[in-house]
Amino acid sequence: MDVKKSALFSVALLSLFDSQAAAQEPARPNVLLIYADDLGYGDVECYGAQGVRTPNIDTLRARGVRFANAYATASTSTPSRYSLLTGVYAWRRDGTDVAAGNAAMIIKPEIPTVADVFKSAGYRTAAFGKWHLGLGAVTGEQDWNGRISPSPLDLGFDEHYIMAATADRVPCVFIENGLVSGYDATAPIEVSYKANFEGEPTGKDNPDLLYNLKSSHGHNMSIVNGIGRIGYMKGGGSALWKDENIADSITTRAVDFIRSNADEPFFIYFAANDVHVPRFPHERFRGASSMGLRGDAIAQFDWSVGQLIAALRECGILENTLIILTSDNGPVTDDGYADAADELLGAHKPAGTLRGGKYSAFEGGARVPFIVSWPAAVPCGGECNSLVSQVDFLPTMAALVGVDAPADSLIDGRNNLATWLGDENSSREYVITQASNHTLSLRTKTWKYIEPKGGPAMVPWGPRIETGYSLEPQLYDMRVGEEKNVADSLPAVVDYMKQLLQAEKDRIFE
Ligand code: NG6
Ligand code: CA
Repeated sequence: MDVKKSALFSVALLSLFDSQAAAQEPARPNVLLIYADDLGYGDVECYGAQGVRTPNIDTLRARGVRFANAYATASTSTPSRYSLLTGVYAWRRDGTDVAAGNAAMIIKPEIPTVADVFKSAGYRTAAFGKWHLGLGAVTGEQDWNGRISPSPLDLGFDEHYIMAATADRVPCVFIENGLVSGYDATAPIEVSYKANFEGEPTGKDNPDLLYNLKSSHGHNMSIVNGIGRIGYMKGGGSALWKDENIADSITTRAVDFIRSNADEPFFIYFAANDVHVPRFPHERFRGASSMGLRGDAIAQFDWSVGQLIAALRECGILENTLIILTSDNGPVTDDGYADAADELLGAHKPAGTLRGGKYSAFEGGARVPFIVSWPAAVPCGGECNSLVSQVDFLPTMAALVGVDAPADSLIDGRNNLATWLGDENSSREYVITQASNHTLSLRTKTWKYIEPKGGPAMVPWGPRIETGYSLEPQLYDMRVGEEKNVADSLPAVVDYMKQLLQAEKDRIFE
């Protein structure tokens, strides 16, 4: 072989080697986590939704894997988000329940987060949308008119454009990199969760000012944009959000981020406000579903997903972006506003065939849609029945980008990359979920055990949801569902599940 030929041969060999390596181990992908709020197991078409179309989410599913047994770690927001970002079950940590809008930052800067992991691997990182994990060092003492610190900037996120808590909690302004976005110096912001500010109207005293949405329970403190909120605020002026523009604002920010970072690997935590209350989607989504505002908010969420996919495609990076779409907890219809979500459901079942919903220990509380799309490595149109928990997000992403997971994140989190990429033959052995009163449940492939703990059978403050709380141990055969408690006839299984859960609770960490 002459020199030229031999050089060509080596090039061919090299490129063959390269393409084989590429087939086994695709280039470091961008990661886009799309985290919906209160989106139930039955709320999107590829999970059986009726009455609302979700073509963009279905596109993701067609380009990826749909998981049937994936779980948030809790049936409310703050604890689920805490676990997702840190790898630690929130019930191990005090102060991780549904946070007020003026709560101090719950994840302390020294705790490693998934954003730190991506950053250490050289990724650009950003958080958009609902935060709900507190901001600042001391509850109630943030300076909303100056720099708010610590913030996600101290948790590994290079950038953020977030809502401090939920859309139904004050302050109703976006925080952009530690400052109120579009700050209006003519209207200084004050926030209190204790008392109203002199002369400010409230939903309770001035219901006539609730011109956009009336409350059905609670949500009767400060009024912003004709909608009653939880907590009191004053000021904000032109920085106050309009609920109908929230999806547009956060989607636009995320799309801009994709465009300006298309040349380097990035991680986006896209935490949608939809479909949390107050549901007040933009006019262009009104009537998109047959279910009124809640269904229209699902359509709006699907639109956001479509915009993100389109931006990735336009930048030529869709194929090498790992997209995970899931939800922070299960669904609720009436969660405090008179938006007719119950009345207009028709044949739609927000939790699908699951029992219970948001807040609940039953499956509807924490089993959520979970779609993973990455055509370079995941079978298109796949289906996976393995058990998946969001608590594994951090170690799983660490494995993906080739860095060691910090010890703290391995308290509960595990590297389950194979499963997350759709491998039916690997699975978590069990997952633990937390109801809103801290009742814990343990689910294995076959069984679900709900620990005995007192509490009302129905959520007591308004939403019509079964809690699943009982002083008796509950055991369900998950091949059938949660209709029949079989604990009495299978004491050995109950014992086994109880011990497994107890061992988890008793674990001691250095
Ligand atoms: C409840 C709110 C509910 C919702 C929930 C948190 C009332 C009456 N209800 O206290 O509307 O905000 O907290 O939801 O105030 S979560 O999805 O963020 O966990
Ligand atoms: Ca939620």
